[in-house]
Amino acid sequence: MQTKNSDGGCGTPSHQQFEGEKSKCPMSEHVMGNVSQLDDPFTALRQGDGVLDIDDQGDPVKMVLGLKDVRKAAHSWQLFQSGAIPGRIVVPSEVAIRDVRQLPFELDPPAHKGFRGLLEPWFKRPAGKAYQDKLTDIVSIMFDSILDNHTAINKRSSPEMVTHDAVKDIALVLQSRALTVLINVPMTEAQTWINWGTHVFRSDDNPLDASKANVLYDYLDEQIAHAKKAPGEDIYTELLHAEVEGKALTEEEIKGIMILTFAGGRDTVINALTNSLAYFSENPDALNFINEHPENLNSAVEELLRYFSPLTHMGRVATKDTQVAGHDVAYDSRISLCWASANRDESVFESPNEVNLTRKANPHVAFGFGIHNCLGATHARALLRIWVGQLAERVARVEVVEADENTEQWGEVARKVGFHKLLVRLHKRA
Ligand code: EMZ
Repeated sequence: MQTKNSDGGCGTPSHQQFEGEKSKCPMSEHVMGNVSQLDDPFTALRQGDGVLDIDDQGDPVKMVLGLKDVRKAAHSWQLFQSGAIPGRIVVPSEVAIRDVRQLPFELDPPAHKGFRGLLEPWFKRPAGKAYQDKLTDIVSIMFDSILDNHTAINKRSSPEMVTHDAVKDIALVLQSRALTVLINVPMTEAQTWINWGTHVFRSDDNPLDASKANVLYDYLDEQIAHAKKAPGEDIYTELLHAEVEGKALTEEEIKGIMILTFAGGRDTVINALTNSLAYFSENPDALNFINEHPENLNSAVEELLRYFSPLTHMGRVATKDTQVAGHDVAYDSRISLCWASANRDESVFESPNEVNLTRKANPHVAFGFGIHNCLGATHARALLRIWVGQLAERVARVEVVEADENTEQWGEVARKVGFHKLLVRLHKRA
């Protein structure tokens, strides 16, 4: 299961092994220390009560922590609904800043089925070669610009010495450019989205920023209006001509689909890309391992997704008095399915806090579970595989120069989910 590096020197692709072998492996020294560490802050609570009660803007949430309980609740869509008032299943709740229902994830069966069925073929396109070739180009261009070109400001320094903010200069740019492929619009649109920053509903000083949300809403109104006048091959045109159960979609429904497309895969993808750089900065052997054994790329990416869990949780609303994980839940109160905790469940995953890039059974829920599992997962997986594959092929060492962690606070629990800023230098392979 754990494969030796070809040089035999620095251990295996397992986090703990790397830690233990640091002294033998000079490459795993770096300036920061622990930037790749993503502790599981839910361990004791998961093993104890199995839930964590938190308050969110006066509307409490019972976070469900064990994998089995999370799956069971996700499965019980009749008991724990997604089709509550728009914004309420998101934690923190977006009720105050959003009245458009995001589709299909804020719907329950039977209405959910028609929208999901309509969208699935479009969102499965990333499984195809032509699509992946486009993502490969996007990622190659990024690496070319980092590894081979001198930047305007740093004309005299070698590319090796130039630092890049992995959040804003790498992950946000890649996420936005890749999104142009998903919704099939010109690459030039990406710059507009990059200017919005890493989250469409959150700004640096405000976790629920209504004015920011309005920028996205206005943009989508314009795009839909434009597609009406000048139909193209883009998702807006596709949706304007689509039907669900024999009925054309309303503009509000199209907007709901597009808000989810823009918001749902944004900070999540950015967290995954950025955390991967932090991880490989402290585990260069893992990078070499993937480079030398690319057949492990898919299992490696699944393991990183499990370990990173880029989305901490997603809420549901109880449709009657019921129970979750042995605790009472009152009608119309909220629970959340904590993917991040479930992915470290020691009763399911052996050594859950270690990264094992060749982990065999890996039933993680990083993309959720059940009928609402992430519609964008095929795209996200394709992008991450191409990103990690090229990183391993082209980069010998990721050096972290400065890190500003993004830590979420859930009641008494603080969870690191990514970075606000991660200044890196990438050293290319000889
Ligand atoms: C919602 C959510 C979806 C929400 C899969 O996650 O992502 C959050 O980032 C957004 O704020 O509106 O789209």
